[in-house]
Amino acid sequence: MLNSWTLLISNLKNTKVFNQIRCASQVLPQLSSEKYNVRRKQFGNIQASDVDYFKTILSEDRVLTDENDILPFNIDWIKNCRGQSKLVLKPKSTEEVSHILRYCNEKRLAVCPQGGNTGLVGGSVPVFDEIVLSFMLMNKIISLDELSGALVCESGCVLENLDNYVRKRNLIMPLDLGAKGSCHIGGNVSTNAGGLRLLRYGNLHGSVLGVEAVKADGTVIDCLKTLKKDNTGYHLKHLFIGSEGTLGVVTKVAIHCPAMPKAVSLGFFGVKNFENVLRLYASAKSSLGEILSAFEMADNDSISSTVENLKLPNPISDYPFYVLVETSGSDETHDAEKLSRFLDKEMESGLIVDGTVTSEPGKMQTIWNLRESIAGAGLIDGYVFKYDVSVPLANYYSLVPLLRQKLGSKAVRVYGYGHVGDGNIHINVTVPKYDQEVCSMLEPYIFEEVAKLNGSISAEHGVGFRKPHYIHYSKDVTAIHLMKQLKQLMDPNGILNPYKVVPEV
Ligand code: FAD
Ligand code: 2HG
Ligand code: ZN
Repeated sequence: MLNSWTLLISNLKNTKVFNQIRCASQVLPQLSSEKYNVRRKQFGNIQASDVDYFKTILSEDRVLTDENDILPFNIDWIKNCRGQSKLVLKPKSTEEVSHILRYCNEKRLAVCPQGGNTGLVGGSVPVFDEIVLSFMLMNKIISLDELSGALVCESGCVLENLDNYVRKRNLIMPLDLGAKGSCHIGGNVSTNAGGLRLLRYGNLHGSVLGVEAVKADGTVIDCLKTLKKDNTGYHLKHLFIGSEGTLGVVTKVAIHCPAMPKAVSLGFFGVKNFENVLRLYASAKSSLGEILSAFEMADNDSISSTVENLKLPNPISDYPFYVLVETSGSDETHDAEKLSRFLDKEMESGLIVDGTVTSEPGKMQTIWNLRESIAGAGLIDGYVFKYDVSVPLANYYSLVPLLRQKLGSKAVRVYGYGHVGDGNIHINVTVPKYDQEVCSMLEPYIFEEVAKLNGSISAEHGVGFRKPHYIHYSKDVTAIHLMKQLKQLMDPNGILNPYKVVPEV
């Protein structure tokens, strides 16, 4: 049964589609401060003397003040948020970052740390005139212990470059996401990014061995250990993992890279209803066991958005749901037998109605590309409201039909897809252009529904600029209070990524 279906789809490179989406709209988004009615906090205003000072720390070409050069740093990937920064700084070392932050802290100048700017909650771009601190030039690999798998690198390394580097040494990065060609490891750590391999390798609180970070006052915190076990006091690295640049900036990362699997296969299946998606997941877990490395699903509208908007071919016919199952193991024959038994069983049972399975790298890439492109395909419809939630699996898909019914013809498409294995669904609602009325129909309604299901209003993308005022739907008031105390302790002047993560009221 294995490899018996032919893939008729071309091997489109992921980055090509990614750039196609990035250039989808030339229209400037409205300023975030106006769109979301935000008042500027009492920070200092940047003076010519400040710019001159930064030019003494960095070379002149790493201090951007030209409006056109700065524009891309002010706009987020989904073109929802637009800041008004007048200054971008591109440090090349931790020492430079430390000098910059010490100065900013003294002058009360607000700072927005930025990695690859692929974040989906508006955390990576300024709201007003925060100085953008870009890590794009801090991209050196420092060391790799091939035996333990400990990789140490600067925070501006692009995830895909790291993966290519370690793969040459028979290792892989423990995370993978559609934005890999642009996102930085520092951005991944700062958002505690999940992605497509979390089911197998866990989240970054487990894989990150250590970090070097700089506090708002310029103090360098060295927690850059490469040890697997280190219970010496508080586990401070965790403060920087997932805090989205509000408690400190990450300058170096030590991360554990697992062994590169010797045998990888990927299946793409048509499934007739959501109940069967869950039954297939249960079966995949028990039949495939330790070789199951991804279990993703996409509903029909998710796939049709990529087919219609990005002209990506669907390798199988039209089905209500699609499931993507990846296996990664160390023994080709053993893994193939397991997968084959699983396929025979579930085709026989009818859980899999149709599908394609491949172990050829180019074809696997093509299938992954179809899945990874869903995130951007909706942008072609005009504007996308994105909700990244986790809910108990029994209710995983329940919000999608609810929203479809609520919005009716106001939406172009409402679709759900995501990481079933992690209980994390991405609900995308597309409209021809940003519409406040639709926004009010969606928010806080969707967060209320998630709270009723005991879910999380942000499963993997973070809180950023878009969700601080909704955080109480998922976090207890005592926990929010502790967050505020930590923020006060680490960044008393509030210069690091203001208007993000920590709610005001
Ligand atoms: P940015 O977008 O630049 O920044 C994100 C946040 O981190 C901001 O708050 C920023 O201030 C902060 N930050 C960045 N660098 C640093 C630093 N060095 N120190 C301190 N703070 C910093 N996310 C997932 O979790 N799973 C997915 O599967 C996934 N798929 C995606 C697919 C696509 C096509 C796109 C566009 C995005 C996807 N994302 C996903 C969201 C995004 O890619 C991740 O959040 C990613 O980790 C962000 O990395 P970045 O370098 O682009 O960070
Ligand atoms: C994915 O899993 C990403 O593709 C993006 O997390 C989700 O854009 C989204 O809604
Ligand atoms: Zn995701």
